[in-house]
Amino acid sequence: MKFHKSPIEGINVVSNDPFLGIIDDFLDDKEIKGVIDLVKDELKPSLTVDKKTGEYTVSKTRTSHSATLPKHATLVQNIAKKCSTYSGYNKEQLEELQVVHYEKGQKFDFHHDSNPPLNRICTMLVYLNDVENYEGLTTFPYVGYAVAPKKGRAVIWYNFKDDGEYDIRSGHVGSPVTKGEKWALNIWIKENELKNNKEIDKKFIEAEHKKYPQKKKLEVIL
Ligand SMILES: O=C(O)CCC(=O)C(=O)O
Repeated sequence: MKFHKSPIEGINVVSNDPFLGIIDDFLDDKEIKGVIDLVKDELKPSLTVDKKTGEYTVSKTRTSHSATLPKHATLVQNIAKKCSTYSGYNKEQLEELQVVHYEKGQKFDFHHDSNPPLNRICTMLVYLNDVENYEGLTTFPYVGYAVAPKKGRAVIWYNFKDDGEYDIRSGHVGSPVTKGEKWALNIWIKENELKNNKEIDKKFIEAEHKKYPQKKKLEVIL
């Protein structure tokens, strides 16, 4: 079974292997305002999955605030449909859409979006504002690119290889914001048939890190 849906139409491909693509103007200003209005009073400290327990927990590595979007709102359904068109996956495969908000000094350290027990084959990250001084870049050290937040822009990548194996190279950093704020929307696409991710423990991940060189120079996509 193949897990990638490429070639994907309408995406500006930045890297083929590992795949990284950009869709500028994925959301328009009206959609963005609607998304932020739905969650701005609901933000809570962002969570990460604890590597030992597999439970969601607050962590020093992710210091932003987050909120999930109400699944049945028309706007959210429309965004899910658009995501399905671009990614090629069914909208039933989406997790609840999650908005993230960073203020001064907040960041998300290097992480992979789908350590166990998660099974997120693909991620779409949509920026909901322009960030001052091009801060808050999403940096992919194994791919060699750092993407600047740009209002309405979506970044898309796979967290597993086409054969369903875990891909450390999709790991990324939400770089800190020191001026202003950063809003983004996380769209995670689930796939239940991925390979046995019980093997993905700390030792396995360390070995994966050693397999691939990180790029010394990052190209910034403005
Ligand atoms: O804010 C970013 O640039 C990255 C966000 C992210 O990786 C996440 O929320 O999982």
